[in-house]
Amino acid sequence: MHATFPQFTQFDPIAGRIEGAPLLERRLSDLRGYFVDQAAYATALAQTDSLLYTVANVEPAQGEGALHYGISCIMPGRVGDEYYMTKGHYHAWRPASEYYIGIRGTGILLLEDEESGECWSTPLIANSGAYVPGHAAHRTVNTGTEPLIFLGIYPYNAGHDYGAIVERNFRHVVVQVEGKPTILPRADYHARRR
Ligand code: M6P
Ligand code: ZN
Repeated sequence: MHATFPQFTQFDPIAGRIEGAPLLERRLSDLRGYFVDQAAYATALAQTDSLLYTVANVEPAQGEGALHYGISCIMPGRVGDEYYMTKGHYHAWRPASEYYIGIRGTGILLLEDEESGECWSTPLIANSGAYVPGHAAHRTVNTGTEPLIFLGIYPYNAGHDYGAIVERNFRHVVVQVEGKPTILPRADYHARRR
């Protein structure tokens, strides 16, 4: 059977694009309520609605066993102390796992298991991979000074569930402390600033 999806794909590893794939842009205004420092968010948004990240997904294949994939590019920057990041999501179909492959830049992948509440993180850097198991919320953070570009590969029926993140956010924040990327429990970040 001839496949109806592209069998050969070239990525732009500098711009984080896939030719022919629709480009989704996420700006500061799309992430209202996501950043820990609300005053810093309001100040930044009053200045300019900065581009935080782009996603170019290729999602033509359907049916059992099919894969979708995409390339993401997160800009370098911070809102207050917190580094630019993705919204983060669960998969609508919770058992779906995902594999990330770092192409450019330096970042951190935050993970959180829905049932146990367990939180962990992995580096996301060029020429490395990170496994996102099913039932885990995942958010990617650019802790470097250049764009963070990575591929994500996932089952066609994974879907995105943002609702739980909007409600509860992640338990940890990735912030700059004394010039260094630091992962802190959200509550500890607030306590430090009091
Ligand atoms: C990765 C993949 C995509 C996801 C993107 C942005 O590339 O996991 O499926 O859309 O990151 O993350 P989010 O959807 O959480 O904004
Ligand atoms: Zn995902």
